[in-house]
Amino acid sequence: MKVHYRTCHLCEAMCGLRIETDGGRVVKIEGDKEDVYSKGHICPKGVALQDIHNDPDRLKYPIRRKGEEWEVISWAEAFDEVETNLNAIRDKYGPDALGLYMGNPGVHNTGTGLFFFDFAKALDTKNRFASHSLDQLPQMFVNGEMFGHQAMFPVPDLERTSYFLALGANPLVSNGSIMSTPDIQGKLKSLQARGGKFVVIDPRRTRSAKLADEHYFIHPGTDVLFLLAFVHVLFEQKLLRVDTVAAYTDGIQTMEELTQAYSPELVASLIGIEASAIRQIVQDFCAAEQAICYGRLGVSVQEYGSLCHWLINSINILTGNIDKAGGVMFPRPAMDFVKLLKHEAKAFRWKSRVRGLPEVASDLPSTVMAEEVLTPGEGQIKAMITLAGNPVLSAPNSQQLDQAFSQLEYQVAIDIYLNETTRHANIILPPATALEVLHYDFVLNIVALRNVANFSPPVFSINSNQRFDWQIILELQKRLEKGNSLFLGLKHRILSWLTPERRINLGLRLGPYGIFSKHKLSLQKLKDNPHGLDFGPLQPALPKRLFTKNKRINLAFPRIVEDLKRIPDLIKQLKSNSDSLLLIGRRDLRSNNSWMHNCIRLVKGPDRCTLLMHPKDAAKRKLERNSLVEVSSSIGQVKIVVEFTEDIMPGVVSIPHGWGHKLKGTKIRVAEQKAGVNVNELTSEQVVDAPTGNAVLNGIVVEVRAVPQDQQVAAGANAG
Ligand SMILES: Nc1nc2c(c(=O)[nH]1)N[C@H]1C(S)=C(S)[C@@H](COP(=O)(O)OP(=O)(O)OC[C@H]3O[C@@H](n4cnc5c(=O)[nH]c(N)nc54)[C@H](O)[C@@H]3O)O[C@H]1N2
Ligand SMILES: Nc1nc2c(c(=O)[nH]1)N[C@H]1C(S)=C(S)[C@@H](COP(=O)(O)OP(=O)(O)OC[C@H]3O[C@@H](n4cnc5c(=O)[nH]c(N)nc54)[C@H](O)[C@@H]3O)O[C@H]1N2
Ligand code: SF4
Ligand SMILES: [Mo]
Repeated sequence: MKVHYRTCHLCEAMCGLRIETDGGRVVKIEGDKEDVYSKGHICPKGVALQDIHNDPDRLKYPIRRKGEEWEVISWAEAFDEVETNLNAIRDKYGPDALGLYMGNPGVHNTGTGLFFFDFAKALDTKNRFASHSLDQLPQMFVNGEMFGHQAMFPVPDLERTSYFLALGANPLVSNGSIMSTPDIQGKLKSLQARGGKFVVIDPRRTRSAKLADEHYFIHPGTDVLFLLAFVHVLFEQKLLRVDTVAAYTDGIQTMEELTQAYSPELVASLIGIEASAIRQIVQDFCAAEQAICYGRLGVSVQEYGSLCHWLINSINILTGNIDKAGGVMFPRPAMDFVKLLKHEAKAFRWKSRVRGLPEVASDLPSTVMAEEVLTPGEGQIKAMITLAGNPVLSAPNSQQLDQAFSQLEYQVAIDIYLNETTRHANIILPPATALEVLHYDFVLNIVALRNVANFSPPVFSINSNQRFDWQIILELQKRLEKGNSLFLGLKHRILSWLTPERRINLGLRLGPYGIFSKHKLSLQKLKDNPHGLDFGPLQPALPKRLFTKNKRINLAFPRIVEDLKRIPDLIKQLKSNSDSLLLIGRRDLRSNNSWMHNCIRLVKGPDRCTLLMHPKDAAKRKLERNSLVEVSSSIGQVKIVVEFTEDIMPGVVSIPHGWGHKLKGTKIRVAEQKAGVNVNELTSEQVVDAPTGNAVLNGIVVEVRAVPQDQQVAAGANAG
């Protein structure tokens, strides 16, 4: 028997795992109590890592489409074929004919992350997309404008705060997002035990809301008004604490003008929170010694995502809670990914061809991907590379994207499953994954609550016919990059020499705890410390850490001031609002976006893909508990079982995303048995956050009606 220590890569929490193996078999996975960061925390997904490793449906060798069938081919043949086809398409139509989409596990996978940026640049296409435009793009945009770098995420210093206000986040289930937080429940309970307050604003009484000291329902998509009123009260009641931040912050007075019109009394009935409650929240927030305003997916994937994140940052700045212990802070990661990406942190250099939506950090929003494939003309996408992504389930208007992918001349997928997206591919190149790969969380440490470092060697070795993700990416780069052959030959030799281990070692040695510090951190030092190393709590870093040219923060930057002009229309629209239901999403501890539904351990038990509805709304529509209902939007309709719950705001319904494993031609046999429905058949790619083009996945207007009795069983077979 052997014991391995390893950081779980599945979500952002970075839990340390203790894994017992016997030969090639996992005997046990549990939390590593000695892990410097997670101290033994684990969730059911961490245990399920072994299921991914053992999954008979997981792909290990390249496969090529042969009509309706797939055949296993050699890596050499696969690379040759991809090279020939993609180069032919580029030669014929130009570099923008090649599209690239990177999904969420790309960020959690060290090898992919380390080799992705060079590869993407080498493709020289404007048609790059990523899952972050279905997620935190508004936050990245706002960070870029305010702090000069899209990856400068202000991180809640949860362990030292006394007031935590969370909007549109369910950290007890997501385990914290853009805030890597193993055992968030324990951390929030400690906050409460030391007399602090945890307040949640969410249209659903989630697990987090149930733990909170206060929970307020809010009408989906109206957080911007709550936040404007918050800032309004700060000025009105003279609650500003800007003594320190004023030295490096501009636009403070402009904020007063911009928010003057939005009193709590104006917004209260529109958002569903009483004016007195809004005023009390602001008073409590400002009375707290340290306080944090935090917003996540619920305020990001809505029409006013950028405005929400701008106001959240502004609240932390105006109340003196930025860059302060117990407020929001900027980590100093051992391998400083933020600094390393300095040259990538640009935006608005080009626009999408069809709708003119902007590039941010070299990516166009995923909301334009389908139309860029479907609309003829110069620059049309003719071939796609998808890397660790399943946009056919995760992006809005899935039907349209599914159709777009089916029309491509060629598709390559670097993925471990034959799923809804990869089933369109001509060739799938599956990398080694999970327990077979080394891991160093150089991305998530930029949003960690402490400055820590932890390296995980692979638990199992791969066989000679498998490839690592970085090997696949590098090989594609070698074959697709255009330029002076002498120069490229040398460049590719250097890139090959710079293996993941060498890159990590270099990053650590040149980082803040490396050769120029007393810590002398190196890869070897991390290997000698399998539970990780802790470099302490987050430290104040401003204004030095700012990436803006003048080392100052501009609160009232022009793009956001412009966007604010949309608010009077929003108010008008809310005032004339109809009775329609608004659809929101939800997450489950035993699910991870679209791709872990093939683990029996996680999907067994009651169906998780159901519609949640308040009994009052159900009664109005004469719906029966647990019956099949039809949910329709302007885009499409799905049939799904309805569950009644008082935990959701009347007028709001919820369906989780990542389900709908019923499309022909996939091979995820467990997932297909518990297919569920795809909520993104109801969301529209046309409704976006204006400054960024980010997807709007919450607050979708829907209708729900009963499915006639005689269709209940027949349709039930298709539903979740
Ligand atoms: N309606 C609605 N839609 C949503 C959301 C929502 O809340 N509501 N959430 C959005 C969010 S936040 C996100 S991040 C996106 C996610 O969107 P995506 O990233 O497009 O989707 P995932 O489900 O994460 O798919 C991951 C893919 O990576 C593959 N994979 C897993 N591990 C590896 C690996 O090690 N290497 C490689 N190469 N591939 C691997 C899986 O097989 C799968 O195909 O979905 C978004 N979509
Ligand atoms: N178990 C599990 N963990 C995960 C994932 C997973 O799929 N499963 N996915 C990972 C990923 S990719 C991400 S991005 C993170 C996301 O992490 P979180 O943002 O913490 O997760 P969500 O559960 O999507 O929380 C969004 C909340 O916003 C609420 N909401 C919806 N609309 C509105 C609105 O208009 N206003 C307000 N105030 N709230 C609203 C929803 O009810 C929901 O509770 O989770 C990560 N962790
Ligand atoms: S909370 Fe996240 S990191 Fe921790 S075990 Fe679960 S999936 Fe892995
Ligand atoms: Mo995400």
